[in-house]
This record gives sequence, structure tokens and C-alpha cells, in this order.
Amino acid sequence: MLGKIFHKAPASSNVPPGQSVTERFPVMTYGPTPRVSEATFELRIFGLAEETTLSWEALLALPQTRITRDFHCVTHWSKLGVSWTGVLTTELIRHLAVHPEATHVMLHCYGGYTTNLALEDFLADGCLIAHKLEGQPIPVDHGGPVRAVIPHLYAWKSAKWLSGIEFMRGDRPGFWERNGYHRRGDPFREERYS
Ligand SMILES: Nc1nc2c(c(=O)[nH]1)N[C@H]1C(S)=C(S)[C@@H](COP(=O)(O)O)O[C@H]1N2
Ligand SMILES: [Mo]
Repeated sequence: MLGKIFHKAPASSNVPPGQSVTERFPVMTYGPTPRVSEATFELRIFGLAEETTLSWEALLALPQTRITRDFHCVTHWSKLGVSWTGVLTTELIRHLAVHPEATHVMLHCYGGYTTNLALEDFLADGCLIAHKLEGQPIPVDHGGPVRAVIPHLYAWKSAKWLSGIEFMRGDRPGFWERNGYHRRGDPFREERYS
């Protein structure tokens, strides 16, 4: 592959309505924390796409980007300027054969958590399949070895311990979306609950 490319975008100081800034980085996990080693990690692509599986090595062989974005949890805390490194979703999709009828994705996680996204939200600016947090391997509590980062939506969309990306025709609610959270979750529109 070509050399690794790093971009660094400035953090915004724009705090969405109803959020308080925290200096800490709280851990928000529903249920037990899955333990996934890099050696056994697999990212399965399925649904309305040619089925394929990416290993840890395959993910790291793709061009790498570093982004710095604010992180907004629906429980009213925001952490500003978090830096993540990994593969942009817009880069990943160039290596996949996605059916033109796909409109949405479901992110699947080790442990069974799921969250849904419109394809345009999955491919929005700064969305990343991340394996580093502040330049270090992502700690297991924060979703290591690999998590999604969807910085323009509430953080429940940033699936930790990512294990699969399912391309879908039409939308389907994920775990929190079935349990009262909003389908989309734009923090600047306070799309918290449905
Ligand atoms: N697999 C999985 N991903 C998840 C969650 C979870 O419980 N399981 N919690 C979500 C929620 S509600 C938030 S706020 C963020 C929290 O990320 P953090 O624990 O790194 O702060 O992860 C999201 N991704
Ligand atoms: Mo959250």
C-alpha cells in the first residue's frame, strides 16, 4: 500500500444545546465488556455488499487518517477535541463492492450491540473505523481494538468493539434505537429520544 496519510482537523468549540463539557473521558457501556484480541479480530462486511472479512492487518494496510473531533453523549456530557486514528469510512467503501440499492448500514459489535445509520451519515466527514485514541491503541473500555467514530452524531452511534458492517436497503433500528433513542441522533438538533 501507499504511505500512511495523516490529516489533523481543528477541534470545534461548538458545544451542542443541553451538553456540559467534561475533561474526563467517561466509559459508557451497556453490559459486559467484550475482550477481542488483534489476532482474532475480524470485521465482516455483509448484507447488500459483496461479502468480505477484514483482518487487523488488512485494516492497518489501508490509508490511515487522524481526526480530532468533539464527542457528545446523549446523557449530556461532551468531551472536546478527541483524537482518533484509523480508516475513513469514505476510504473503506472504495475497497468494498456495495450494491447501489443500499441506503443504510447497521454496525454490529462483539457482545451483540448494534446501531443503525443512513449511508450518508456513515460516510459523513470525519467518520472513521478507529484503532487509536490520542495516538495509542484504543483501551478496551473505549472499544479497542476497533471501534466506529461517527463524530457528527451522538456517541451511541460510535459502535465500540466493531465486528461487522451490514449494508441494508431501508432502515432498521439498532439496540438503543429500539429502546427509545432517536433513529438519527443529531446533537445540534437534540435528537435524543424518539
Ligand atoms: N458496543 C458498544 N458500543 C457502544 C456502547 C455500548 O454500550 N456498546 N455505548 C455507546 C454509548 S451510549 C456511548 S456514549 C459511547 C461511549 O464511548 P466511550 O465508552 O468510549 O466513552 O459508546 C457507544 N458505543
Ligand atoms: Mo451515550
